[in-house]
Amino acid sequence: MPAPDTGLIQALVIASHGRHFMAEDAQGQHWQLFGKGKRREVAVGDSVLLSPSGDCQAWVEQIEPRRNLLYRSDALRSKLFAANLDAVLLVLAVNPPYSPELLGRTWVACRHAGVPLHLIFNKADLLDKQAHEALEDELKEWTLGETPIHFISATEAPGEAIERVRPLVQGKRVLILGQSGMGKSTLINALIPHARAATNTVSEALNAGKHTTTHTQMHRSDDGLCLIDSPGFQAFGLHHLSEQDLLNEFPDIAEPGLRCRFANCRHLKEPDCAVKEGLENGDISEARFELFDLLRNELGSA
Ligand SMILES: Nc1nc2c(ncn2[C@@H]2O[C@H](COP(=O)(O)OP(=O)(O)OP(=O)(O)O)[C@@H](O)[C@H]2O)c(=O)[nH]1
Ligand SMILES: [Mg+2]
Ligand SMILES: [Zn+2]
Repeated sequence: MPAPDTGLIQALVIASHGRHFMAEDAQGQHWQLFGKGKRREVAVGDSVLLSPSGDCQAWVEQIEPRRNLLYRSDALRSKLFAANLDAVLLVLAVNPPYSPELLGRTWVACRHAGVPLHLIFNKADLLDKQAHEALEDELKEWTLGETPIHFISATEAPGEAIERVRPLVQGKRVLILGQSGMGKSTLINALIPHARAATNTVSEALNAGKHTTTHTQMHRSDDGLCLIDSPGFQAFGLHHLSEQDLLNEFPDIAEPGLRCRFANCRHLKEPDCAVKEGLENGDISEARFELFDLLRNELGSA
């Protein structure tokens, strides 16, 4: 549909294959997108204004202002996950084992982007009660008890998993994020059967060094689900956060940090350091402090 005044077509970006993007307009027509400069930096979930340039191809003339944008970045480049999200589901599992550090990084990124996060611990069928409890404690520690945690089994108890997850995603635009093999696409297929997102056995996929899902794709259902499948990630750089941003996302370190003797205390070897004290008496998580220190050093090396 032409947007008023401009003659341009408004469309929603629904898929990203690296540098190639697909958008859908209000009539359901799909457009392959081309962009110049900044207008090439589109993300799934973006609302864009297009000028058609030929058979189902169009130039991106404008990316409309975003409510939020989730992305990762190293010293050289950024990788956009998705924009205009209502929530992120981070899918974790024990086989293959999830990385607590990547969980910590994802948590920081979502908090910084202002996108509500849920942890979905999938493959709960592989856990005994003891393992379940230990994991729950570990996840609470990493997320300061702020983040809802749901244990599900997308294959062993699909009905139950669907019932548990559906209320979290109904009527929202939700990015499904996680390392390869955690069961992201399996979960999406359980919720939206016609999505038919490719899934693969972990051994086959990981032994071949491949991720099963290789692009970011929005899947929608008639009953109000909008789930974005994404390729598994192995790194989550946060170079776009300043040191102050980091402090904002580590309130468990920033708050006691105000009581250190030195205002610029790095909480490493300084005397009268309230953070060190908190680490010693167990008030502050060592794992979180290690991640904080790692992220701070990464910024320094940028
Ligand atoms: N035991 C068990 N296996 C599961 C469960 N959910 C998914 N799987 C299996 O885990 C494997 C990987 O699932 P996928 O859905 O392809 O994983 P993914 O997160 O989409 O992986 P990438 O696309 O590579 O990022 C498949 O063999 C699934 O059958 C579960 O609840 N329990
Ligand atoms: Mg997948
Ligand atoms: Zn200190």
